[in-house]
Amino acid sequence: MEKAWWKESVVYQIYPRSFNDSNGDGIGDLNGITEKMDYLQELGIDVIWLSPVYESPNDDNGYDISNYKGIMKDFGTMEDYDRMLKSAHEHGIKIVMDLVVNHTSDEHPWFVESRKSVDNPYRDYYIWREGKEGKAPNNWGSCFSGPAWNYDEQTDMYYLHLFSPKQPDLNWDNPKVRREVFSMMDWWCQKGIDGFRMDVISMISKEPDLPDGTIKATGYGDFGPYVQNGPHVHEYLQEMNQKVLSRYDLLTVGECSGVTIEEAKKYASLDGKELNMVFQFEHMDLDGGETFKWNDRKIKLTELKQVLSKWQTELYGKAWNSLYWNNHDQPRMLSRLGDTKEYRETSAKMLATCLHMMQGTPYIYQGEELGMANAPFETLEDYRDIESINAYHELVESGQISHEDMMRYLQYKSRDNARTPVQWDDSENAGFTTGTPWIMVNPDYKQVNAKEQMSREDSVFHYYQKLIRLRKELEIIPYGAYQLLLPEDENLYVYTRSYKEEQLLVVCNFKKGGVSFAVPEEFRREGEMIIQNYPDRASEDLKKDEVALRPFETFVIRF
Ligand code: TEU
Ligand code: CA
Repeated sequence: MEKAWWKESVVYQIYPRSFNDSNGDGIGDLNGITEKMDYLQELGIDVIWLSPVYESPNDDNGYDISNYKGIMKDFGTMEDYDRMLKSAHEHGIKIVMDLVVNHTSDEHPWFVESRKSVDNPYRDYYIWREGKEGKAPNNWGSCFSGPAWNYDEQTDMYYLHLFSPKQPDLNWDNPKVRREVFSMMDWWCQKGIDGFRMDVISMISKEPDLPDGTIKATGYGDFGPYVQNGPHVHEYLQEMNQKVLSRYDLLTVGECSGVTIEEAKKYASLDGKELNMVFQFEHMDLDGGETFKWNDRKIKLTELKQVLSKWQTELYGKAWNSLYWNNHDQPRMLSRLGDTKEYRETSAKMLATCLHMMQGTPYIYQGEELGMANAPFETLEDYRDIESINAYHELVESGQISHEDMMRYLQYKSRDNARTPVQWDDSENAGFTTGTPWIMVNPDYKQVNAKEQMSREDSVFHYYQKLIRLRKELEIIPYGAYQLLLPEDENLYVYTRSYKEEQLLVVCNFKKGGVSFAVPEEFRREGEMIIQNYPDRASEDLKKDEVALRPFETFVIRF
């Protein structure tokens, strides 16, 4: 397999609003990131994926952009940005920008023009349709509740917004739109950035007749089949690749909701015609259901293994995987599959091992390396996220979910769980700000914080540091083939990696309790323990036929 730096890298996602506040206004900022560059270097990550820092009215925390070449005032200035980029590069860290081009803000000058009149030169930058019998052009619901269409009085027409009404969808079928986007991307590349994470890029090409979708529990139609992996998406990405991406040395990752294996082989093909890799959602959606993600069901390990193993084996040698448990849209995986009490650190290390020993490029979300967990939000007023707040109103006010149940679901699943400030130390507000934080700080910061984590050799932080180092030392980790063992086991996730003459055995106990591991014959031999979360586990233990694993125990043996 051909080697590349982005195949051997570990990416760290920064959600700037919640990372580090340098000026006491309660909002994380660019100078706050620059201050923590030494910390990131010590962790050992190679690349930062920076969630949006562009000018934005902040309807969706920066995922609604009003100027792609300007910096949001809350976050600082372009000079602050340039200083951060320079500092990152001096620390040997690359910067990947979030590219949000499925939609803009409704305050973007293109949209301000577009809505003025049907013959405005910017009209076709967005997706405008006549209503049908006084109603929206079709039955689609938006991702953030309510219809996906907004009526605009000025021209008596509707515009499409798959997300909030303040996030109108761009019309990618218009070559001018593509030209504008590519030239803006080029402008950032000229600045010296190192790549793009592309927001909902699988949804940029819509089925032209925009047909009604199957009605969901919310009463709206599902747009999925008509916008995900749409008719021209690969053509547009190949054009983007020819015009921009191929001219620089970049890491590119497409956020592809609704992506299948077959589609991923096109988006992320190793021939390099489109992107380097995609974020797939299948393992995240395993606990979803009728009312989208709003429930408190647990993910079943057998299903998780089946999904992840499918991606591992089917893309191997054909396309590249990205690996993640967490991001700014997901509740903390530690609260979903691990333990936040007695076994917090043990389970955080187990989850990290399970992911980081797989084939692909791993992504760490800020605070994951500290063992940060979901926050104890209590009332609706504690939430800031547009998706959570709108979902509460839609589902509770229509009587589909009771207030009590919905509060429990929000606590378990809300995106705000990932968005509480990074816990730096045990001083007030976890050292995140000297002012009033824009969202609550998780009160567990007295115990869980970076200062404490860095002071102790056996911490989650140092464990992540070691996982990152191992990926650099052993080529089998980025490049080896994957094979799942014990697919039916409901508690253990065991797999192997093979490369040249070498093999790795990865053992992870997902149960908060003891589990017996029947050692397969071929592994009852001499090996080298390379990482473990119970210090007394030795590779010799595998010479017996059974090993008694402890709660959330994990280890990796190299043969
Ligand atoms: O997310 C797209 C996406 O698929 C999410 O809406 C997802 O369905 C939801 O968050 C799961 O709860 C991207 C960004 O990552 C997200 O932060 C933005 O809100 C969204 O696009 C719109 O830009
Ligand atoms: Ca600030």
